[in-house]
Amino acid sequence: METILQKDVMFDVEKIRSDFPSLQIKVNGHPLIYFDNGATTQKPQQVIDTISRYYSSSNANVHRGLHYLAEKATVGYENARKKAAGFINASSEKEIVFTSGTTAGINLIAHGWGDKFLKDNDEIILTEMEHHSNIVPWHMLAKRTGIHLRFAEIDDNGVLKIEHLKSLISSKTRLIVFTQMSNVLGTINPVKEITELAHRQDIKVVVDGAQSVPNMKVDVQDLDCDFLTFSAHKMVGPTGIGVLYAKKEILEDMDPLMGGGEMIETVSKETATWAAIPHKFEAGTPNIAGAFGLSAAIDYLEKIGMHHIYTYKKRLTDYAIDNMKRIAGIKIFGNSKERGSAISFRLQNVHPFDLAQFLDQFGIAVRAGHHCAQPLMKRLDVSATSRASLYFYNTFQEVDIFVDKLEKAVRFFG
Ligand code: 7TS
Repeated sequence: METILQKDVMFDVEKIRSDFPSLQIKVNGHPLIYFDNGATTQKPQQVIDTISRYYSSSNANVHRGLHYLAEKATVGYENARKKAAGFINASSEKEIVFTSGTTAGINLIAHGWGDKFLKDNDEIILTEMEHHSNIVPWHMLAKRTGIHLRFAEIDDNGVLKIEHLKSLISSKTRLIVFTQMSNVLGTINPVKEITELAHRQDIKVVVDGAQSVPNMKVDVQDLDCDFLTFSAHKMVGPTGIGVLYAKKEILEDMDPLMGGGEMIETVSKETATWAAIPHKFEAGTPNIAGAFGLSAAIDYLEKIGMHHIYTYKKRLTDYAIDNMKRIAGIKIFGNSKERGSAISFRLQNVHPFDLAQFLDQFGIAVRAGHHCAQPLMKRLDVSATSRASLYFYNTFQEVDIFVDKLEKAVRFFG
């Protein structure tokens, strides 16, 4: 049993694993080793049961009924919003907009804020390590408005070059958008430092928290970022729900992206007025079951403690990297001191797709491809990498098996 002793707190990985039914399955006769957590995480029974209970005893539409079930559904939905606000330390639940995930959150910012406040020749700074979700909506905004995108470079360790980012800032810069944790390199970016830099020049900051929020304590008031987005499914919650956080005054100024039921105050034949935030951004019937599930996921993570999750994963990731480095011909991409648990690598003479299939024979799930980060692949001068991404339910023993199979792959592919 792997445990991490830290002061008086014990983190019992085996006990945690027993909460996850999918971690018990066998793949090709082997116990599943799930190392594709950057894509999505597995779900504990507590989250599965909460969603099931919602449908069996609380199902109704929210905000529109005066009956027992409608009230129950609405209270649960709004409590989930309060819980999400607490989880990232937002100053009010009004700053929490439910979306379908990180991608939807970023698109909402690009439309609701970008279309309204940006104009021809304004500039947005991104980084070379962004996920397509944090590039393409800005390309689309550029096409609509004539703004320009600038990309801050990374160094050969996969660390953002802050000096280069600073050199891109000009009187035309209106927004800096970047990931807090790279899904390919693991790099953790200095959000506070970049935010301070931006705010000195009245530039707003969008943080893509898809990889960071599931893995470390994120405090939006401390970071002082203007926007943050994340997805429930990467933090033991269900698919189809996520959060867009933005400061209250920003949300109030932003336009909604979708019109429809739930997001209005009044509608006439001629016009309509919007509901107050956050509801003006939630047109139509929302993902109510998803909100219940997200709430249960936050409970689950908070019970363990984000600090413990981060510490355990750091040890596990360091252990994995130390052992992987011993394999002849391996190249690991990203060597940031501050890093999460996405480990991208290539084995000499083995294509990442072939390796993923090879590992699957032994029940090991890794990702292979460009990881929705083609500009980063270009910077790294590869078309694809293999990626192992660990979570708090993975074990040191799983890492040993993984490294052993990588060595086997080196011999097999010769
Ligand atoms: N931003 C980052 C940094 C991500 O890693 C991802 C998903 C997204 C945004 C999009 O999140 P979604 O929930 O809206 O899809 N990343 C990955 C990945 O690394 N492999 O599959 C999905």
